[in-house]
Amino acid sequence: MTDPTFEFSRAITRRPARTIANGLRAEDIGTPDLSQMLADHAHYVATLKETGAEVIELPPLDQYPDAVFVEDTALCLPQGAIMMRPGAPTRLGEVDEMEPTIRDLYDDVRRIRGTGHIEGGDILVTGREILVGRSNRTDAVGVAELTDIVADWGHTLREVFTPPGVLHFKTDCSLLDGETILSTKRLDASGCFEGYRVLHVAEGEEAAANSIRFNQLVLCPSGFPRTTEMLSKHGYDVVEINNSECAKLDGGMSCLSLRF
Ligand code: CIR
Repeated sequence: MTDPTFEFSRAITRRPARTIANGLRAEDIGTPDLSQMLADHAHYVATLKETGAEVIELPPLDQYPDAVFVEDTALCLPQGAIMMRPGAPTRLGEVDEMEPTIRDLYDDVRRIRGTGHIEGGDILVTGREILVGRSNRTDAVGVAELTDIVADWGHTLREVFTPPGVLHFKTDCSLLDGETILSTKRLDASGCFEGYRVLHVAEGEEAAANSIRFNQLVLCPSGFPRTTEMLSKHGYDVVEINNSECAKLDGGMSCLSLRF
């Protein structure tokens, strides 16, 4: 039997657009270099494929510089998919661009239709529940609507909180298997992972928390040697991907794909 929390047969990605320099960022730490980002993105896609999964590669969208961060547009569950409603106004249109692809793949597609907002980066699906971090992008109304939708499919949703100043809940954590979470100490300190096995990223390597378990591999941003060594010691097969350019736009490993 497959474990839907980390065993995936498909992923969706979208190539970075030439307008990428206009992407949102909390702080300006430099302009992302498109050719480097394209090379990193190609490595990311190749790594997903190396696990045996099919990767649906969508074309760039020049009118939506942040559209490469496809994770924020949908939540893909075994029973169906839900189109999100991003809290960033410039990203709302990305959902309509993604919907036809999702409809081709799922029979049951729902949509956050109310006044609330929710972005996929704030959602962590574990083996026992769906954790959603309220953030500057995800509000109580959006969480309430998602709670009702996933309840129809037998899922329990628990609302938690993304630390202040952190873009998304999953900026600070990722799932290594149904019961094991890789987290920053600051997020774990909130108590949201009680009952789970939690591995902490090394002090000063907080950006390594946005990694993904994808089939047999853990994709980590490169440059965080103490965290990758710790993961290897725990038996995880780690692949490092350069993330320097996406990091300038507050993006990381999870944002770059929808996995199901
Ligand atoms: C944004 O601010 O929306 C993008 N520049 C980065 C989105 C990253 N997405 C994610 O963590 N799921």
